[in-house]
Amino acid sequence: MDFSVLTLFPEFISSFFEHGMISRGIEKGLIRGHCINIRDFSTDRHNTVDDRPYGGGSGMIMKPESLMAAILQAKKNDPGSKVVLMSPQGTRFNQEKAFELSCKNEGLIFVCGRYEGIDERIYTSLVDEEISIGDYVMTGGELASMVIIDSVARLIPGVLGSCESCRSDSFTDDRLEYAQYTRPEEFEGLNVPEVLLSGDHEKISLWRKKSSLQRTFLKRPDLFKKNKPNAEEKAILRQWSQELESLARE
Ligand code: 4G3
Repeated sequence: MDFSVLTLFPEFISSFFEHGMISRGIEKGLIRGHCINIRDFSTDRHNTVDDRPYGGGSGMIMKPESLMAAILQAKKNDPGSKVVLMSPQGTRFNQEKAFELSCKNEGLIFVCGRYEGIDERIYTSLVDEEISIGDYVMTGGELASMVIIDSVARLIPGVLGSCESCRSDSFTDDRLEYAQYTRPEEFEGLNVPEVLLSGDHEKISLWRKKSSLQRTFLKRPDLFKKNKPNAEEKAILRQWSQELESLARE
């Protein structure tokens, strides 16, 4: 999958492509990362990329000409790619959207605005989708595009070690991930739950389902509204409720 980022700060993005699992995925040939400097497409001798807003007001607006030229270049490089504009006004990004972007696209072209925004006429014909990573404003779309690339790239088969680890991810099926432990067996007076040392895979699987439900109930009860507990989950919740009741009676 191809990820292209149109930005005024290409080094900010290229350093991201050069680290961790993303760089490993690039080495394996599973993903490609490209940075396009929007300033390279300005045509005046001062390399201007922004201008004052018509109608007055504070701040600067990204000029449409260089932005359009950069988008057209990126589309020419990757004809199958979808153009995504990062903006606080976009539809909200989540894990479901990450899955969708990772399996439905040959590539993604991210347009990162700076200043107070971009000229409205860019949205009309050149942008396929406007996405926001949350209800807050940043000085540019770069961090938002990296958030999306990171969460989409790790879902591409082979980018992470195994696919097992993303199937149990938090938010997949609207549940949080179960509690995890590694060595040592005792740490600061706290022990690893006995069942995880037992080697009984059926019991371990059940314990993990319970842990996942408990954490979801305590930290993100809203997730049950979207995806109601199924019969097996209800049985586990009832069992937990009985455990709590007998503890309260002691
Ligand atoms: C305004 C994205 C600001 C318009 C971008 C770009 C937050 C997000 C910007 C525009 C951003 C977000 C740049 N801030 N919540 N700032 O995803 O097109």
